[in-house]
Amino acid sequence: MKKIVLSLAIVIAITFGLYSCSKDVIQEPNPTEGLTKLTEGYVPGTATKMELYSKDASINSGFSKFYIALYDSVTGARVDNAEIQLMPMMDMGMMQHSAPYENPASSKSVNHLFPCSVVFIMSSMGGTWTVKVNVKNLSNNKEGYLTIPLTVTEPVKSKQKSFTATHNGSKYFISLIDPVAPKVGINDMEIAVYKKVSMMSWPADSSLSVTLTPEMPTMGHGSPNNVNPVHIGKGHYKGKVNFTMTGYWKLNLDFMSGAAVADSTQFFDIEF
Ligand SMILES: [Cu+2]
Repeated sequence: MKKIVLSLAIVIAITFGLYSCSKDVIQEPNPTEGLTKLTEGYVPGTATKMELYSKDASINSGFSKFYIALYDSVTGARVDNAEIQLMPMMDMGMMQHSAPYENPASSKSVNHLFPCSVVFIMSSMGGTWTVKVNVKNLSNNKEGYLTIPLTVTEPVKSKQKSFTATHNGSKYFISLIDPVAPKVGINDMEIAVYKKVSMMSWPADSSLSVTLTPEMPTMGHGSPNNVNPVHIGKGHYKGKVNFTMTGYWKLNLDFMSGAAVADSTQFFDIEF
């Protein structure tokens, strides 16, 4: 009996020993866990394969975050050093226009992925969206690009607004980034602001100040303890919004340029 117990113990020890060993060697947390692969393709002339991921399976108009994974097309090894440049374009038949975007912040991957963003200022109802992704693979110094067609849908509650400013006549585009999952209580609030300079130039804008006034129109009340979004970089403004109860909320936003009113007509609808 003792012998059996002993040999059983040895078998268990070996099994677990081997298991943890092999686990150490081959298992690494999957960087794309929880993400959806939208498309993949070879970047011509770069010996590089590209995969495009996002958190959601469908792309809505507004601020869309993407994650790009690159692989050596011969060995399959991950490429973690690359310069990536985006160029979104919408073909509306009679004319073409670009949109705001954020290239990866570094040529070094973050957990094997290159995070980047495109602001789709309208849905594919009005035309055809593509994103040209230019890749310079720094492990072989080859450069090329891949043009990806994307279908952009309009969500029930829009997260993308625009206005023509009264103080300078320029057109501004506002994206609602947070709250993604609104809850009762204090929520992080984030918007991004872009200025349309031309059909091909949509830089981030940090010149405006923002006042946030949430209200429940059907109940005739607002909420206390909100924090106006302030600029934190790249046109992103962060603040806090307080939802004192569930239901339909209107997030009124007033934009000022110094002492001059830029716009006081915009709002985002949130219902939860
Ligand atoms: Cu368009």
